[in-house]
Amino acid sequence: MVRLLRAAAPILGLALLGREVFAEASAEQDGGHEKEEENTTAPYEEPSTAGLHWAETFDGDVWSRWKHSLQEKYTGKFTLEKRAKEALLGDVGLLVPTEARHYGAAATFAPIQGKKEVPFVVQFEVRFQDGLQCGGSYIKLFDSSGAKADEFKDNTPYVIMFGPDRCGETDKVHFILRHKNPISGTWGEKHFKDAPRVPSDQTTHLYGLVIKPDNSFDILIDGEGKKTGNLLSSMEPAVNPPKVIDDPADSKPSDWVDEAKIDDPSASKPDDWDEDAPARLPDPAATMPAGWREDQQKKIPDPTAKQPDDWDPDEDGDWEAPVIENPACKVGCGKWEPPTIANPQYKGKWHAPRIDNPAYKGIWKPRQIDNPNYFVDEAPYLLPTISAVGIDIWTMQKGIIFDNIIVATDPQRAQQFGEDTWKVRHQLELKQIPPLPKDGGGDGLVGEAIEFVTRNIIPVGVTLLALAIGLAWFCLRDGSGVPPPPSEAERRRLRQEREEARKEQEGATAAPEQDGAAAAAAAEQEDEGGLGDLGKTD
Ligand SMILES: [Ca+2]
Repeated sequence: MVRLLRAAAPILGLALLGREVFAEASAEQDGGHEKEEENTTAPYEEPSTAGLHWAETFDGDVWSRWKHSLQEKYTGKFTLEKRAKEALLGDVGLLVPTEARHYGAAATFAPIQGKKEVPFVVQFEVRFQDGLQCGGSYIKLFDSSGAKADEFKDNTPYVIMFGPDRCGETDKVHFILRHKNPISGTWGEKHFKDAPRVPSDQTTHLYGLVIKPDNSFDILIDGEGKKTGNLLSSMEPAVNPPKVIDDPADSKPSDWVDEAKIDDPSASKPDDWDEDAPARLPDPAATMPAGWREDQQKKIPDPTAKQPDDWDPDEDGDWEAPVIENPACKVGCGKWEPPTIANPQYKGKWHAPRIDNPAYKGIWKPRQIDNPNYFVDEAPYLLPTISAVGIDIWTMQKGIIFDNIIVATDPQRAQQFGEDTWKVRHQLELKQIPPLPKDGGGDGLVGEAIEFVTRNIIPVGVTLLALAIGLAWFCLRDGSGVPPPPSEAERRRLRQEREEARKEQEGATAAPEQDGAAAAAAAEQEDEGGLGDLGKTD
């Protein structure tokens, strides 16, 4: 463990420098190196949105389109901001400026509905500028039904919820479809069972959902397919309910017997069954080995030791010879006990044999009835009306920035839009990541560590702080030349020295009684817990 931590120390040091490395690299780019500046940024140009049903690039009069929810719980207010570290200069997005708040905002657009043989696409980009340990960054598509955008609430019925969510054990790009049961009229949330994980770095990522006319769907991250599913088979619970269900009116009869086995009532404990017989017995065949000395102790005072000439019983107490192993005990000393063997008479507690229960009726199951709400929707890809997008999130990290949200019916066009916007930004962001150190910078592992740290400054920082504290504790406790435990003789010497020092101090300063008592108490404590403990550990 110590070795591992020590080996990690150089990386630890480099890692702690990571923030500065990143800051310096940024400063260089912002400062004199104009050539580099040209390579890592580009002026923002509003992308073409032709061919998309709806697109939001957060240009122009955004607040005429987007409204904060009027619901009280949304104390967080989105702002329009450039990225903290820009790639496309002047490009703004919708920012979460403060952590630990609820955010709610929505924008409406021309209604769109599922059409036969027509795919449906929703796509947007998000950057976790300060990382994302706990929070959502998903969007909801819903039917505003003519309501204003500021009426959007946390319980506004949505059609699709899509995007990253991470907290505790949750780490997924959600895809939830709300689907209406045409018989019962109720809506149910259908979750994609195999949702992909959320990328964990701090660059911008593009999230896309494409629902196709064969009911299959793709979840794309950064334009690449991450997971594929089918609305008819990959959702939990299933879009289409089961044909038969348990009869809710049926209940288990009170006299139902579902115990398959019982103790044989005709069996009884045999007379010769001794439940008290011990499991093991002393081996009757064993005999005391030759040379075993029952009359001798295992440890004895060293008969060759002598009281030192300078030993003063008044000062040092009664002299005692050190204790040694008794040389007479080569075979063994003290009372001899024979080894034990398994008792052939041992039977343990008697149990009646188990037999089939003649009254057993089987495991009770409720009667199956036709599901009154049964239906088959063979084309759930035909989505109901969608006319608004809402963001309803809570997050422990600020700095989340949304941009380039689109709704489309042409996956290729959506892909192209992603290339015109996200891809351009992504390539610049990659160049902004500090380069790996070349010669002299050490091995590739160190370089990778620096890159990892600069991409994940906050989580790594927290981890390293914990590591550093642990390392310091370990070094103080175990490393740094802590002496081996003192021998018996050393202990005596130390005790004597300490006692002398105490007396000297008492005499010289004529210390108050309380101090003397405290020193004696400290000495006593050290006797019991201090040196003794050192001797015990390791
Ligand atoms: Ca933008």
